[in-house]
Amino acid sequence: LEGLEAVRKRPGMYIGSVGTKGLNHLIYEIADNAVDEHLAGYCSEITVTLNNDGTATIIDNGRGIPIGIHPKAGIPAVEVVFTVLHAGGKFGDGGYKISGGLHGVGASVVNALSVWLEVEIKVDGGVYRQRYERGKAVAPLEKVGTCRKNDTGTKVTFLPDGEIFEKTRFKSDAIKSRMHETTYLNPGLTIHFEDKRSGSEEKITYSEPDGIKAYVKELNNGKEAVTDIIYLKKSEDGIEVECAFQYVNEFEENILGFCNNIYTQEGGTHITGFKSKFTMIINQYARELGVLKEKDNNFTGLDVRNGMTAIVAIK
Ligand code: TSJ
Repeated sequence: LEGLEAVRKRPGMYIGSVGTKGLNHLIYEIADNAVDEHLAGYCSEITVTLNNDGTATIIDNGRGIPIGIHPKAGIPAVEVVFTVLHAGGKFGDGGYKISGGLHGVGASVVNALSVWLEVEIKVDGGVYRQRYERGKAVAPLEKVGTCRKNDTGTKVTFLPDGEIFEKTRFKSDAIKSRMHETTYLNPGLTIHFEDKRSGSEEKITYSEPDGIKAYVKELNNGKEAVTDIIYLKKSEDGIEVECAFQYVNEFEENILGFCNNIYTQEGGTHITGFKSKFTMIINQYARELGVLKEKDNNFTGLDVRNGMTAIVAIK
């Protein structure tokens, strides 16, 4: 546990950079918390809005961040989430939870790097709100209204701090592409994106019930497919592995890996495992079928992946 001054002192350590990428990352950190609520089984819709005043709003229809008094801190749990720099559940609670985000860290980091942030929670028929400025609560959590008992969720609006960021205009293309990717990886989730900034208004809904199969289809859009899309999924020892692939009439291979909803730019054991086992199985099968004779060399990995588009996603 640490104060939020650490975050304002070395923002790059928490969000990667203070350029546009780091700025967009603020939205991903907040949205990832809502995606975690989806993974927990309680959230089906997320809305991301870029407002005309430079703020961003993220809303979900989950259970709502808990508002009860935190036994150790003596303040509402939601205030702890936003004002204490946590190690986070992913690191502290045994680490079995699926999450791409930084958890508790994410919300407090975004709060620390915002001129102001407001959270609104609908839970148990009440609407609760709290405001923070540069990471500090400016008033206690307050009940501001009522709602239907089964209407629950969390809404966060924040203004990124121009004292921290070189640029404060969110880049919608990167955000849209990340939100679309999130729906491919989480087939039960719908994400609404809305840009309300004058001159760039748009509204898009992402929902991909066919998951990574639809992702492979999209990657191969405009190319000549030479096989169906093949899809595999299995869970073992608490690890879920999902894979979809299809061959197109091209020479390149295009294999993307994801772990806990995060694109693994530099590959990893999920990708090397997929590749080596795939090569082995194709060679085994080719010999069984007599496509490869005794005197023939095995196909190489490059041979068997020629023209392959694949997604390998583990959780
Ligand atoms: F980033 C964030 F914290 F600000 C944030 C959190 C932003 C958004 C848009 C949503 C959320 C969020 C958190 N949505 N849903 C939750 N859920 C919980 O925090 C939650 C609710 C109930 C229980 C429980 O055990 O009853 C546990 C948790 C973690």
